[in-house]
Amino acid sequence: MPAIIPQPLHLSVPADATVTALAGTVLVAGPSATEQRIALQASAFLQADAGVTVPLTDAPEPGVTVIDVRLDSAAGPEGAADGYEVDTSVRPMRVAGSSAAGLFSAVQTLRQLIVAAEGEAVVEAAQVSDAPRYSWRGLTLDIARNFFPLASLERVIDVLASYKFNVLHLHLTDDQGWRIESPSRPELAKLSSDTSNSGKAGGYLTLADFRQLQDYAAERFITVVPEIDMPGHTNAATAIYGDLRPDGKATDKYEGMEVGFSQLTFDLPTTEPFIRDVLGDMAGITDGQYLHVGGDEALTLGAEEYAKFITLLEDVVADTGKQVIMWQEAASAPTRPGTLVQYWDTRADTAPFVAAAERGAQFIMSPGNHAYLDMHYTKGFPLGQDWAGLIDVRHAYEWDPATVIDGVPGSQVRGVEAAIWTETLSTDDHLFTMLLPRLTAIAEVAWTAPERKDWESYRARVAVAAAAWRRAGLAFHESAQIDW
Ligand code: TNX
Repeated sequence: MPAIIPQPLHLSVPADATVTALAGTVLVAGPSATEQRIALQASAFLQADAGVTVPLTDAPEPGVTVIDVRLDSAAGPEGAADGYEVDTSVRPMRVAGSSAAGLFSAVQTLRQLIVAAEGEAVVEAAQVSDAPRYSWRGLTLDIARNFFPLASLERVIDVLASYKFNVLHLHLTDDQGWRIESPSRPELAKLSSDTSNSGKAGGYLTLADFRQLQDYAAERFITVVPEIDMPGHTNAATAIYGDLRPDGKATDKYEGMEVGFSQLTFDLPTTEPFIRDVLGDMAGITDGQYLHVGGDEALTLGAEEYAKFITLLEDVVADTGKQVIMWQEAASAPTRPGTLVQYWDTRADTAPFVAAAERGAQFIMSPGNHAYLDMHYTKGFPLGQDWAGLIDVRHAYEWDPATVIDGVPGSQVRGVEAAIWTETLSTDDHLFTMLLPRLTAIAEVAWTAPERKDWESYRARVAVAAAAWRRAGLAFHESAQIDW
């Protein structure tokens, strides 16, 4: 069986199947701008992956093998959103999506059907009909503890796209630095981005960087969700603006790895204008529908002041026209029905989540003990932390988002995000060592129907996937659980 990650809903190989040399094939696409654009992307992917030029043409020479790229509302399992089909056993080969996102997914599957055979790139014969289990398949990436520039983020997006993720949630601000230019508060990026957790170089995304990143992501059907963390995790702001502090004095900059000590103060007259400024700035540059406003680990705040903040944050985000996302702690406040809650800390009492679900909240599942990819793989692993436990590949793979929180119905689970926090990670090699292979396990958790998931099958497929990482020069951890 071809090694496709995430495992498709339906995959079969005809009995008389043979492989086809990729060299000499051509792409033909439907007439719409979307079909033409995705076919050109396919051509670029095949060139980069296999070093083979597969041109897009209107008039294929007679006799050449055609790969037909097409929008087709009937593609994929009946009634499924963003479904797609790939059939490389027929002529022309069929690459079809019921939507643009579905068609892009079809292209990712096609890429994984191309393997090297005796030094030549060939297309394996397979029939695939597929659609995602969840519409939200993301990665939370912390660029506040250590900064990662645009080039690194684009490499992450490339990997996300190939495993059919569609959300990149950027944790842009924290105690250790402010990583996004905020036009109404220029001091934040200018004066509070030179620090980092490990004392490595800081940095921030300019507006132009952020726009370029969003465009790069959007071309790959990935939505960027920016997070400005409040009312805790705010030392990068209070280190610049003393007037956000009751004593009027700016805090010291922070380069350590403690959490939960910083806060905004609800009753100061400067607080709401600050929140409106920075969230207004973010809403202004964000193409996607969502703003994440943190809400986690505000450990120095009393419940009452915390709840006032949550209500204010919901109001301010609503005023910008965006939809609000918050970490799970927000569920202890009276959140509104439309609020998206991101679950992370499995040690917490579940009653507030059940209550929030009853009020209509939806959940994004990032349980720390399965989805926190900054956790060690094994005891004593040189990178990362272990407060949520050890997460070797199998542990990242074997869980079901629908049953993570007792009492929250599976129907209120919008999807899944892996998360990677960068206190101990300061280079691309660090980042990818922690992401790969585990990110592909989370991809399958988010995409694949539970009855199609199987550790032994995944374990064999992930070994095949490593060829692409080696080719792209991506670091990965050779976990002892996989026969590489
Ligand atoms: C918990 S996840 C945090 C982060 C840390 C992370 C380290 C969350 C909402 N809070 O601030 O970076 O653990 O694993």
